[in-house]
Amino acid sequence: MKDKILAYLKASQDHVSGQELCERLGVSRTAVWKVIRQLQEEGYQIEAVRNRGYRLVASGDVYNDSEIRSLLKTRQAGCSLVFLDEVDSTNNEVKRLAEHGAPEGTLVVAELQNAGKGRRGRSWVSPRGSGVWMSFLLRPEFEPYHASMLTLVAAMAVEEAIRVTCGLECGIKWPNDLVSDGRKVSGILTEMSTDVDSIQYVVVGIGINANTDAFPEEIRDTATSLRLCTGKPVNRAALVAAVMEAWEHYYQQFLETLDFRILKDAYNQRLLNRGREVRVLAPKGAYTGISHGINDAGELMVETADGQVNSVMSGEVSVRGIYGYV
Ligand code: BTX
Repeated sequence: MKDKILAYLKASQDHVSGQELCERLGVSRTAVWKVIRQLQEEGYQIEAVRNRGYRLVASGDVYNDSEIRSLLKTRQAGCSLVFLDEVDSTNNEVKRLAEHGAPEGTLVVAELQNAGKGRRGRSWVSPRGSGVWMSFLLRPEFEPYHASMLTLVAAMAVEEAIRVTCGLECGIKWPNDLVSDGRKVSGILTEMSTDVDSIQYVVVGIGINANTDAFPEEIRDTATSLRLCTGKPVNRAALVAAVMEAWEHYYQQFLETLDFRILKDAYNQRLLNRGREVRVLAPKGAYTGISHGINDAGELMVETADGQVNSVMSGEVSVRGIYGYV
């Protein structure tokens, strides 16, 4: 009932009478009033005017399942939403749900991660009240080979969501970071569980520093947040909904060809490393070269001094611009 009342208030520019809400939902005035009180306690500014009814004045940064649900415009992405106050890692939680048969599109969002994960055992700083820590579940039918490209699809979705909700144009640092002012705003961690030659499930995890003001010493010089970049507070629920909407759009395009043919140009336009000297930390040894953007398989094409072009797969290497972080 809370979700429905919130939806009515959001859809209406003007006051919605208590009587109208009672009739539409088939509940008593007291029941409606209780839900309004609950919403106010959660941070919604709802005006109550005698003889006119209720009006939603502002949502601020209300961050909970009802708010996210009320903003989601997707068909499947986020269809089942779990909002947690605290969790070890939203990726871990989605994995646990996946093992119990959760459907594709299941989304887990948390206020705080006490063991947020980056790639290769690294950790991801995920404090309460300031960031977006979210992961969702896919049960794709394609072969495991294609899954490494999902990180790139997610990067495009996050870039678009940030642009639409905050008006900030971030660059993509291949394969999994979003960067603004030369610092990391967002990171993506894609994990996969496979049978012999098929995918059981994939978890796409996204961390976005939204309203973070200060970072711990070890990442102070390399991390930033949307609020620090724009000077404006971020509505995190709107950001989560925008990420899911953009994801659904780009994932559909990806599924048409199961590669980056359709998305490549748009991705390369947002790519920071393009045309620049990069250092590839490959298992067989590091080398430098010029990045020419990604190919149809989502691999980064790096030309070495002898003119040879190597296709670098995500997951296989780290790429650092040799002038600073980007
Ligand atoms: P990564 O391995 O590319 O980056 C991890 C590195 O980034 C760390 O070693 C540290 O230097 C730096 N770092 C850590 N925390 C932050 C931060 N908040 N902002 C900027 N830089 C940071 C990137 O891995 C993938 C991160 C995915 C995070 C999401 S959050 C939701 C989901 N759950 C989960 O446990 N991980 C994902």
